[in-house]
Amino acid sequence: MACYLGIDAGTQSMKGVLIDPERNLVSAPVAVHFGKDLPQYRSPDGFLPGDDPVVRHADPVMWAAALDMLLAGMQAAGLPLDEVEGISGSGQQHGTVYLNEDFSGVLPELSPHKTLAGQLEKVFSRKTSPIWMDVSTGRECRILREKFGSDFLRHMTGSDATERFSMPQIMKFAAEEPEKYRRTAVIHLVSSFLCSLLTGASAPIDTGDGAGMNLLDLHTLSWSAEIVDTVPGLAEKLPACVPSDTVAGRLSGYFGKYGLRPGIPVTVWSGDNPCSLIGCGGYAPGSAVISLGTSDTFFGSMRDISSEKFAYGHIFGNPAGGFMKLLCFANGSLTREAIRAKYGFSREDFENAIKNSVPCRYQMLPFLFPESTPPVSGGITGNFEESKISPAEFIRALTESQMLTMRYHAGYSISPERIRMTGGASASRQLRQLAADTFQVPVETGNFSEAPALGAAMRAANSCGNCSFAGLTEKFCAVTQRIEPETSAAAAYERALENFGILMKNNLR
Ligand code: XUL
Repeated sequence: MACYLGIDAGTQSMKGVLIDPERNLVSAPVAVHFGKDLPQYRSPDGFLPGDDPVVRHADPVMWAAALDMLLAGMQAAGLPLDEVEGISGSGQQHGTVYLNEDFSGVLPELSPHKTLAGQLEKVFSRKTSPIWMDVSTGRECRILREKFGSDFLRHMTGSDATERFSMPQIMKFAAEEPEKYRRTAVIHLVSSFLCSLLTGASAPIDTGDGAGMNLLDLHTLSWSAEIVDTVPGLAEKLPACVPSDTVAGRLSGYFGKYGLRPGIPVTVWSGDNPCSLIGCGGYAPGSAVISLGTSDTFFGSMRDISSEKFAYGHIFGNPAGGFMKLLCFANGSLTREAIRAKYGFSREDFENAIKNSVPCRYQMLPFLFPESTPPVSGGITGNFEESKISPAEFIRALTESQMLTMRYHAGYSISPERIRMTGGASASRQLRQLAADTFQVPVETGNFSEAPALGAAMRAANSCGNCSFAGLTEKFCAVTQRIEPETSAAAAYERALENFGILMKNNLR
């Protein structure tokens, strides 16, 4: 039987799932938690603790150790690794791994009698990797904006200069540690680094994750020469950028010890958001995903980028072809929970407050804390006086406006026909109904918690096993609940959206 392996290298853990498209089977995930299972790397939350809150680095050797531990764990769990016909993976986006010239020599010679971590110790030109939580590159972002302008950067790379993105991180490293930068032969993303370990050779970066670097020309899908040239020598240090269904290479003999068959194809890895898009069943334009967590995320496959206004948010490659847009809203559950605590409401009170208040009466800019979409410092502004409305009405206005800001910023490039909802707060029936009513489309939930690993396995099945994304989505991304929009409220939500737009224009100049 043909199985496909998907590996998700997340911030706090590495997980693996196997799928068998013919028999319609998906394995329970096996996980390695960096903090608990690899305490020797002293990274309780997946990164090295430090005093400076804007600096967040992780030890790349830990990721290699986790790969060994994960595959050993999957073998010990009795999963049929010998039936795997293709592998791919998903990596936390934006993080960079800096390797010296020994890397390409060590990889093909990996001995199965030793560990990956032990054999890779000397291949790093920089001991630690800045990850997506690192926002220490304000200076480099300013340099990029001064040189190119935000509009150019957005249009060319899909994002304004962004602190956590790879290019500002590389610029900072080159400026602060020029000697180590000089000794760097190749700069990988977390995704392409781990893919390289599997193939035993330096692997390409896929366009899905590559678009999260502030370096990829979205119009030619190759590195932007103008931007690359900002850092001398960078062009020679970047792996090639290739479509997401490219087979990067064949599985290295090293991994035979886990029961995998050396020589099976390994598809280029991608970023966790592009893989989640696939794993949530959102590969085709028409589906969008809302993840309600500490911050809320809205992402979806785009119809095309030619009409895109390139305002806020980020454009990444869609592994199924074309592009996806991702918007992060910092004021997600962070704000919902702060307001719930302020009024001393239980979760049930909170649900009832939304349910029993009149829809679309009040709108606000729901940014209690500093927001990234749009980038503003915190502060709630509404078209009402807070003292004149009840706590329940305030909660309705807040949660409704959180949905309105998603619809407003999603713009026309993503006009979903259905929304898949995931994340902790998607357990709220009322929040799901609010999303359905605001977008006037059905909201679907299912078991999408392992979406990045599942999406990676589906990508392997697509690229190595010729399975269509349509068929894979039907099999592996089943919907368990669907909420229909209240169509009689459509006009009221259109007016609410207009009012929200007026608030935005009047208050955010
Ligand atoms: C997206 C982002 C995060 C990381 C880690 O731009 O920074 O979602 O991919 O999950």
